[in-house]
Amino acid sequence: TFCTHGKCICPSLRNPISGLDVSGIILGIVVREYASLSHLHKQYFGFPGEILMRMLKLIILPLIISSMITGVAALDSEVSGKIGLRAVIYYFSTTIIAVILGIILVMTIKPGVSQEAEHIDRTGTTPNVTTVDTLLDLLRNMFPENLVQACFQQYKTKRKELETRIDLHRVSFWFRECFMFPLVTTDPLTSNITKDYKIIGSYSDGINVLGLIVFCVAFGLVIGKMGAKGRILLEFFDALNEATMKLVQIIMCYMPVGILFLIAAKIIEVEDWEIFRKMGLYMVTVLSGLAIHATICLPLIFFIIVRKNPFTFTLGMAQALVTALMISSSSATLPVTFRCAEENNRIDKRITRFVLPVGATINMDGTALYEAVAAIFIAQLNDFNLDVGQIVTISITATVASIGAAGVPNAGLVTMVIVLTAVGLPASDVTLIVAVDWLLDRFRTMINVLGDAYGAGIVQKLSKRELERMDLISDVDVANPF
Ligand code: DAS
Repeated sequence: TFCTHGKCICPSLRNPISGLDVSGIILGIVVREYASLSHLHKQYFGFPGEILMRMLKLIILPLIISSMITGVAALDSEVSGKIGLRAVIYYFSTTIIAVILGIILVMTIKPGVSQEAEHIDRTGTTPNVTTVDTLLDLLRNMFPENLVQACFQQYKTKRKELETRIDLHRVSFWFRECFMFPLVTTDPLTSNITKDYKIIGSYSDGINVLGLIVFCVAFGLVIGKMGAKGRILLEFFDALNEATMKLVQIIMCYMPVGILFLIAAKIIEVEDWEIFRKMGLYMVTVLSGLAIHATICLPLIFFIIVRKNPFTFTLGMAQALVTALMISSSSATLPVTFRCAEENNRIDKRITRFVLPVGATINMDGTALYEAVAAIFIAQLNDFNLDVGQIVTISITATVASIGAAGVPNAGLVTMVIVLTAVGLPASDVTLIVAVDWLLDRFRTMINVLGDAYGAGIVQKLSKRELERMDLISDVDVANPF
C-alpha cells in the first residue's frame, strides 16, 4: 500500500502487516536456500541497508542539536509559568520511570542472551572461566553434585567478596574521567576513549552524544533567556530543526527499501534460528514494559495526585488510544486526543492547549522505554557487557532520543541510532528490531498518547488555583469591562 504525505510518495509501513518486512524475510530465505546466490548477499543485499544506516547516523548531529536547542529554548518562552513547569516535571518523571522499568525488565528477562550462556549463569559457573573453574568442573563430574556444588559455592562467594570490594580510587577516577569530564566536554564532536575505561557517552563513531546534549541544553537555556537578542538564533535553530525533520521525512521514504534489504541480508547471514526466539522474547519484554507502565505506573501517579479512578479516565481516552494504535502517530492522533480529554474527561481547554501538543512532541514514555530495552537487547546479542556508566548513558540518551523523536510512525527507530551510538553498539543491529518495529510502534504510540492524556489530567489538578484565578480575572472583565 502507498501513502502520500508531503511531497514524496513512499510505501506505507502503516498497513496491518508490514508487507516490506515480510518480503524482506521471504527474500532472505529464498536467497539463503539457493546457495549459488548466497555469496552475493554481503556485497549486494547488505548495501542498500547499509546506506539507510549511514543516512540515519548522518542525521544524528543536526537532529540532536536542533531538537534539543529549540525544545529547551521554546520551553523557556512558551512555558506559561507554573502550569508549564508542572507539565515539564511530569514529562521527565514519567519518561525516566518508563526507562528504568524497561531496563529492569530487559536485564531480568535477558531476551538477547543465548540459552547456553543463560544456562551457565543459572548453574553458577562464572562467564569468564578461569583454570580454577575448569578444575572444579572436572571435579564436579567425578563427585556427587551436592559436595562439589558446596565447594564451588564457597569459592564463588569468596571470589565475589574480592570482586566487590570497592576501590575508592577507581570510583573517584571513574566518576571524574568517565562521567563529569565527558559531560562537560571540551569538544562535543569528538569522543575521547581512555585506555582502560569506556568513557560514558563516547563511542566509536566519533561523537560524544552526552557531551553534545549537555552543551545543547545549556545553549538552549541561554538563548531562551536572551529575549529579543536570542530571537535570531532561535529562528536559525528552528529553521535547522524544520530542515532536519524534512530530511528525516525523505530518509523515511527510503526506509522501506532499506528495511527490505537490511532484513534480507540479516536472514541470509543468520547462523542459528535461535535469533527468532530472542526476537520473540524481545517483543514480550517491550510489550510487558508498556503494559506495566500503562496499567500500573501511570494510573498510580494519576490516582495519588488526582484521587480519581484512573481506569475511568483511560476509558474516556479509548478512542484516542485506538486511533494511536491504528496509525502509529501521536501528532496525527492529537485532534482525537483533544476531543477525548476535553469532552469525555472534562479537562480544561487552557490545560489541553499546552500539555497535549507539547506532550505529543516531547513526552514519549513508550518510545523511551522501547529505546532503552532495544539498546540493551542489542548489547546482549553482541555479548557486550554494559557497565554502570553505559546503563546510565542508555537511560539518559533514551530519554533524550524520545524527546527528539517526532510524533510520526517509526520515529523511535530513527532516534534509536542515537542511543546505540552513545554506548558504542553496532547501529547496523537496528536491522533486527526493524523487522518488528511496525508492531511495537503501534503500542508505544498508544502509551505515548496515554501518558500525554494523564499529564493533562494531573497538571489540571495541580493548577486548580491558577485556573480559578484566571476565571476570576475573566469574570471581572465581563462584569466591569473598564
Ligand atoms: N510513532 C511515534 C509516535 O507517534 C512513536 C515512536 O516512533 O516511537 O509517538
